Amino acid sequence: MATVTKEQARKFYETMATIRAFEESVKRDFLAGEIPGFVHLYIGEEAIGTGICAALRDDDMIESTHRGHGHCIAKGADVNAMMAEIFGKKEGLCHGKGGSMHIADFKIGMLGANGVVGGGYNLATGAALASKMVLKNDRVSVVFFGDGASNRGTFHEAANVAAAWKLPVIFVNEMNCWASTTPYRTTTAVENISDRAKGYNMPGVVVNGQNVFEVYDAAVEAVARARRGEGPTFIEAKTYRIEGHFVGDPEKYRKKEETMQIFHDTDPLTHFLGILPEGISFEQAELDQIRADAVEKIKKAKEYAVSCEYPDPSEYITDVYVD
Ligand SMILES: Cc1ncc(C[n+]2csc(CCOP(=O)(O)OP(=O)(O)O)c2C)c(N)n1
Repeated sequence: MATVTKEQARKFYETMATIRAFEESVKRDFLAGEIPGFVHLYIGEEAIGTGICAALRDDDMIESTHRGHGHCIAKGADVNAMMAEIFGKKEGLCHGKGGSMHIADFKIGMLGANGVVGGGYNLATGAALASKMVLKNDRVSVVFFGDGASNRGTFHEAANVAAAWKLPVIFVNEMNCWASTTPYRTTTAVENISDRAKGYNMPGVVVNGQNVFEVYDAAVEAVARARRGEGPTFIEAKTYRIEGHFVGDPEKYRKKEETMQIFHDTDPLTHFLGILPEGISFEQAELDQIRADAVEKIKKAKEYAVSCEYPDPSEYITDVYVD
């Protein structure tokens, strides 16, 4: 077990609370018609991005998904610039041209969210290849992906190369039981998606994705293995998609009461006190204050985003192609 200090535990909670507040704010504003495009929320899955990114250094890299706000926050993105990006403003991380699904921030190793399901494996594996063969440093790269994405051929190509060449990449499967309207059992024969790791001779571990300490532990081990030059690890984090596939999804394919019961039973924020490692304790009031501070911080981020300008139309192609 990785040792966690009280300060680290507080930081875990703070990150999860920030992600939750961010997502709740985005949901409200999207439904009010203030945000352009399309948004997918990470509510209920916060412990995964938080636990994984906590085990990374600032110069390590992540490849995210269409459900990527939580990964970006956990990797250390500035929430004001993130919110401005989602509002399509020029002060945004990608000057308003990436939006929710193509947000990136290279200075913190956030290589990008990705609207292409299963589009991240080869980018993360390529980044790991560059670390090992070109830059010759010990930077690790992580790719997050869903259960639906795990069925794309791109996974198998990347996993094979990563394992054969012992590349420092970590495959993090967010097994939230749904791929859009499709329950994973109807498309996936294996009991655990991480069982597929055996086929590539890499370790495959299952963790409770609602427990940030368990996720962190698995990540610490995977990162150490990658830095030692021993190659990739597959971490499957069991979770549940609490929100609709996208904001505005009428969710006709499942029962809201069942989802709310699962959220009640597994919410990584409300169950935090019950999973603390031995020797660490918090008062509920301390946690409540962290949540309130996170809400305040995100309220300011939204105000900032609203106050920013849209990019000038003449800039529409700047940064879109490499010069
Ligand atoms: C290559 C490709 N195929 C299909 C889609 C449409 N699509 C967007 S999200 C999604 C479901 C993804 O499910 P999963 O990978 O389990 O991630 P989750 O949404 O559950 O986080 C689909 C099919 C897409 N964006 N890209």
